[in-house]
Amino acid sequence: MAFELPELPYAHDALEPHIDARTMEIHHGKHHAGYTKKLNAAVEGTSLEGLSIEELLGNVSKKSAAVRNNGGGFYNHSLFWSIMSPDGGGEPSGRTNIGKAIKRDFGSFEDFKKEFKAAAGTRFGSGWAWLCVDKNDKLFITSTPNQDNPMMDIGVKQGTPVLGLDVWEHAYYLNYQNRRPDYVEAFFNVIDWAAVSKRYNDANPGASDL
Ligand code: MN3
Repeated sequence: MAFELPELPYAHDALEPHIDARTMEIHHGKHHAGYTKKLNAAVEGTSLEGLSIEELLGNVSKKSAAVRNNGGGFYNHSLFWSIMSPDGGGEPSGRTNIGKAIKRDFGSFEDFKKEFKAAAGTRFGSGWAWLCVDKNDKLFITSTPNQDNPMMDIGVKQGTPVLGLDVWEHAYYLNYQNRRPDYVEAFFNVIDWAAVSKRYNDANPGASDL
């Protein structure tokens, strides 16, 4: 079964004014579609065909650059669309596990936001900022270059991403030009904390409620 470009869960203009419709059209319809097509081309007819994206990325260091770049691009964008919503923004409820875990591991939502914005702002060139959960159920923030992510065995601290922000220029340049910090701030108005909370809970099915 080939990888399929997921449908956007909202209209192209649904995240305006924070993320503009034209950027969403090109980002999803061209960039994400391109990674999906090239990922399929990279695994077709090889022993990798039929593996899940998680299986591919978990030991991607042993695979081709095409699998690493396009597999990462496929996974990262699929996650990105899913953790944004026109009804998003604000803070996670303090009653949710993710709300409690952010307070536990960063001190406060504001401290978390400050660290995440710094990771997104200081990632040189193209890449991603991440909120992840490690195997000990602890949250951490990191960033990766290109289409890498913390699921990959590439020497970065490994964990399961629960929130990711694309800081490639193609993600914001039409609307924000070189003002990446403004784009990062705007992203906080569309984060779907219910979706992030679900990802967090799914990443640690054995963890009891906090
Ligand atoms: Mn992108």
